[in-house]
Amino acid sequence: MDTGLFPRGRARVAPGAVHVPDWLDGARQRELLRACREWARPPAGLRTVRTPGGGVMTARQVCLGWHWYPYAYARTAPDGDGAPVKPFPDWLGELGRRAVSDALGPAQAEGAAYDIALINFYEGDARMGMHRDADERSTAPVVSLSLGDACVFRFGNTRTRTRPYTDVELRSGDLFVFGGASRLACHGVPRVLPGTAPAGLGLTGRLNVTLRVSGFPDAA
Ligand SMILES: O=C(O)CCC(=O)C(=O)O
Repeated sequence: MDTGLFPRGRARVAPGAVHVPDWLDGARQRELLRACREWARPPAGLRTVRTPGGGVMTARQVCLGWHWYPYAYARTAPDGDGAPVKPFPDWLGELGRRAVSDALGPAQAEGAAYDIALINFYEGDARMGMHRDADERSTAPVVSLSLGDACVFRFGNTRTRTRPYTDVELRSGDLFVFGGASRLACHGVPRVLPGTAPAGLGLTGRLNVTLRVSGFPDAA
């Protein structure tokens, strides 16, 4: 429920990038959270991601469909326990297409066969640096769903990791979609706002589910 002075309306943040507040109602948030808890279990469960340069991502991650590791995809978790990645469920693909259709219009959702989910879990002072989602071979829009604590989501430009960018507060249940001219825009999460999750959700911290189309030749 929005208790602010002004209601939060949907906003076009950049060409092809749209924020839709409160897209998931409380029941759907709880359902998605339940699924995330299952996906986070081993095998191929929640893990810490290390970059080739020796960095450690503070948000922990679990993948569905294809396992992302810096900077490629695999069908197993080579940087985790080596187990096969969990399957990407049909209902999640349907949710992704509905999200794109609501945010950008039905034509953008046509034929978008979502087959990758990256689920990021932020607790403590976890954050995510500015980056591009550039390891896929498809131009289909990226779908982002937020659960739990609110965060500052920084949405930038396709040229640099720095300004110009727009900071958007993403709260539990919010949808953010970026495609078209913004598909390869840099984005990140400079800050999570602790203690802001809806009381009834039962989550400490923040979860983000991002859905992508791989465009890989052997995608089923
Ligand atoms: O947590 C978020 O809202 C952003 C996640 C993200 O940028 C990513 O998975 O590439």
